[in-house]
Amino acid sequence: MKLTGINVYNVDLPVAGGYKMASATVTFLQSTVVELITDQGITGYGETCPVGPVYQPQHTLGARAALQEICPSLIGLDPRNIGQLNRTMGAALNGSRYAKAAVDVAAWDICGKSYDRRVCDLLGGATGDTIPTYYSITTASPDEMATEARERQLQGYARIQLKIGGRDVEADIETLHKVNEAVKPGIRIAADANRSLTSRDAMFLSHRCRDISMVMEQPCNTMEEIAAIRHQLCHPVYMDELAEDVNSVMRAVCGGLVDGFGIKLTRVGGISALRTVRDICDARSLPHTCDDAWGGDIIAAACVHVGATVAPSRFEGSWIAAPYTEGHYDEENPVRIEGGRIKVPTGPGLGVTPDTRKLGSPILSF
Ligand code: 0XW
Ligand code: MG
Repeated sequence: MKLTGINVYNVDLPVAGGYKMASATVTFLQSTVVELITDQGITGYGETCPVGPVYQPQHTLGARAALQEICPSLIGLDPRNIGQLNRTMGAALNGSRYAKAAVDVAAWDICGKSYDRRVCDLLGGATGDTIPTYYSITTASPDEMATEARERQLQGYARIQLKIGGRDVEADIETLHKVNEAVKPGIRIAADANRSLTSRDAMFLSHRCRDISMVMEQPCNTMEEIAAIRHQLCHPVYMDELAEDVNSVMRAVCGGLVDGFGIKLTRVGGISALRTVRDICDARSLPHTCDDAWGGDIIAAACVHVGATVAPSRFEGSWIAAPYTEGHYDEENPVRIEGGRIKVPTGPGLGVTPDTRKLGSPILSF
């Protein structure tokens, strides 16, 4: 099998209701979809969609510039040889893992279709037909966040993430107490500051919430700040934005800097890299999510396939952007949430075939 062509598409993704977190508020995003075409009639799809230009050092136009650089060197390769594909991308461009991830995901899609297996089967096998997701409650007043937390628990979510930071720490402390009172026991809580807290406020917040069972996700901006206060906090610390690649995950794990991760599939380099992160976390009994920062059904399917292979005791769920987006790329096999869980796609590869009318004309072709 040989790659004969690559198309890159823009998909507009308006964010229903907006998404507010400490680092930014996003109302409109543009996703980048990659289509790999082979000489055997099999086509694979990948996607990358940074949640705006501020959340992490990745952005829409950067992804497209990187693909422009990378794609010509891939024509003629066998996309089922994913190791070779990733090495070739590495030789064509340093960094930009989030763009390479779209190619990696599309190659896994082709592999699955070619071998008539789902991606999760190629990754070691699924733990079940559905996987847990979690709900991310964006910044609002303490009472609003508490009401929403209660509602989401009643809808079936077993985990909620509360966006904190970017405001007076007293409002976040009040929010966490109100949420804790509003929910029934058993729900898992993550307080996600998206890098925004000073080490002082992280310590205030943790100590004033010491009786609340929760994890603190990405409390501060740098690894050094987190390392400095880690043992003065009353809560486990999860790393998200700083888990940039396999190496930074290893550094955090080996340095004993974290108790878990919020992992983003495209940021670390795609399904191949996330599989490695999964196995490193498993070796150290570290829980983690398998998400991405944003995206449509292709990214959602990729996260769900990897998430379906994580040991349940280590798995914090796969967050997907579906509650914030209108419609699906594949209306017949949409990746969506029901009762706090997501059905693992059943078709070969990613199990999602985008409606080409939704992709429009390519913005780049090779
Ligand atoms: C909840 N998310 C997965 C969605 C937004 O991209 C932010 C992110 C996070 O955990 O920071
Ligand atoms: Mg996070």
